[in-house]
Amino acid sequence: MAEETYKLIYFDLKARAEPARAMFFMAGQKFEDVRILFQDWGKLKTQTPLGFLPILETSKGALSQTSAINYYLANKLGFLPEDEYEKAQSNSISLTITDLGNHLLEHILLSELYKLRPSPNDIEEKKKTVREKLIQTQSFVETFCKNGNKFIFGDKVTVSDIELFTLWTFISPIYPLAEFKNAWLEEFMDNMKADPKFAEYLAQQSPDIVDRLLQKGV
Ligand SMILES: N[C@@H](CCC(=O)N[C@@H](CS)C(=O)NCC(=O)O)C(=O)O
Repeated sequence: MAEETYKLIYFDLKARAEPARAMFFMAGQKFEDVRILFQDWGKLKTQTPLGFLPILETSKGALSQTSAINYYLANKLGFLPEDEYEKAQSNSISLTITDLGNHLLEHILLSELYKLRPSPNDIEEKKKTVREKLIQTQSFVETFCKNGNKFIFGDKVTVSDIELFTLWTFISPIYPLAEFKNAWLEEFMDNMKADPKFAEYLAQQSPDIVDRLLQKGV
């Protein structure tokens, strides 16, 4: 049977597509990394099933929704926990991380970090809500990680670890804004950076639009 082929379509952003890219790299699986330019998006948007990206095109068909894409790849490439109940927990973590990302984008990232919107009048209130959400999500994920384990479901990196690491890296510039720090999370992030394959993946990452925007201090 012919080997399945993969084309990941997104923007020149780590954001929602980076866990998929990390899994491809770590599994040594070839894929096409298509990065749509914002100026071309207007005409392409109408050709997508839901009007947003990422989309994963496979030889079986196209998949939309980040969590579904990540689950499919995790299953194919060996980044799911073994146990059925843990697989469901992994999905629960994935959706929670997506919710957090959306919440942060809407309430703080767009106005306070990327300056793409004016800062709202109730920004202090928003920062408080964001901080509570960060603490809630982190505590929720931490409950899955049993004492002494390096990663969420044991000593092997799974898709949940990659999703958590990726989101936290993406939002880390807001730590001073949200005054958030957590010992478990810091240790988890260090464990991820110390994993040889994940470290190899981090070393070959190149800056995206957000990295360039933040370096310029825009
Ligand atoms: N629920 C979707 C949301 C995807 C989404 O909002 N994608 C953004 C980029 S991060 C997008 O395509 N924005 C362009 C647009 O909405 O026109 C998912 O989780 O994949």
